[in-house]
Amino acid sequence: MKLGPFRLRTLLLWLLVPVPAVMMGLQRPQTINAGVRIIDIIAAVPEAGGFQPDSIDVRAGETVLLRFYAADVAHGIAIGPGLGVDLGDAAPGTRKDVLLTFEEAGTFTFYCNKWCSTNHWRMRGVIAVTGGSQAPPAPQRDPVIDALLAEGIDIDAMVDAAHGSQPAPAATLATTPPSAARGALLAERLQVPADLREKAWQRTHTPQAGMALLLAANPASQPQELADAIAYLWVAGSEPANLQDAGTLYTKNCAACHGDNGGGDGIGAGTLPQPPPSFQDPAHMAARRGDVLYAKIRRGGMGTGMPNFGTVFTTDETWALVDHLWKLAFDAPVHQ
Ligand code: HEC
Ligand SMILES: [Cu+2]
Repeated sequence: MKLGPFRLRTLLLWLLVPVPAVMMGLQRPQTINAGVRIIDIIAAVPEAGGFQPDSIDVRAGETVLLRFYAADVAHGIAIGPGLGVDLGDAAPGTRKDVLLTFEEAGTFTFYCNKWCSTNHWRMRGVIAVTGGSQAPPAPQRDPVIDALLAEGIDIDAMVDAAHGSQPAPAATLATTPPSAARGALLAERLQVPADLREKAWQRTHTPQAGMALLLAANPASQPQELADAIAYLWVAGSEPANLQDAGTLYTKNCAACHGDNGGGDGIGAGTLPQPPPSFQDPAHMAARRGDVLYAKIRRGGMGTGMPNFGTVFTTDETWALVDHLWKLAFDAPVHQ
């Protein structure tokens, strides 16, 4: 059979027409059990209303089939925290389905993880699960953020202000960008104070503070060597498997603003109230604390354009993202 352009077009029409019909609520009864509640959700850019509906009530133990229809442009559909649901990209006019049973009460967020408009990151909705055997979860405080507040650290301090308040001792992270790859051998050779190998210590101190400690233990060493060793120590503790997952989370959720390699040059960077900092700038990152980066990811910025991810990622995923940022800063391939 030969398909001329006309026949092809009719065929395409036939393929396309049923989609809106399905969107009007026609179901596929043969594949769906009687006990399953179907919830249709339109996914549109935030300017056109975002997710509709953007809030869903579910009873614990109930099985729901969520059907996400990409109405305008392609959207990436994911649900968190901790569910591991990423349905991938839904092309315009297509649908992504997921069957879910929540055992206990809780609050979850469905969100778009594909850059779809300048307001893309506002594309979120809430699943409120009620009932179940446990008492409904109380709003949880985050001990990391509480500790920062208790310490009097302003998570929302402007990046540059925080930057400028750092001392610039002889031990600044040096002329050549520090490299974890070069630092691996040096860390064997140098006197490394025990604190510097402790994840808990690293997370509450800047690489700059680590440099000062390392310099005190190795007064005769070159700043570049110390910087490389610090770069290595900051990258070394992370779990390779977590880093891989974090790389995917980063690409899907962060790269649009921060850039694929963290250079602050993502496609959305120019549209933000404040430019994203470069994670590849060693001087900038040397003055950052892991727990402050963590807090920023979970809480977002105040009017800066940095979204809050605390309702989307688990705390472990957030730490893995922080590790990924250190990797972007300090583990660039060595050119020599
Ligand atoms: C819509 C754009 C946008 C997206 C998406 C985005 N960011 Fe940001 N981010 C910003 C902007 C703008 C800033 C600077 C202003 C601020 O710190 O609040 C920032 C700041 C940060 C900071 C603070 C950096 C510093 O040195 O203080 C961290 C950490 C961060 N982002 C991590 C992430 C991670 C991880 C993701 C993905 C899960 C992400 N961001 C997604 C725009 C974005
Ligand atoms: Cu989007």
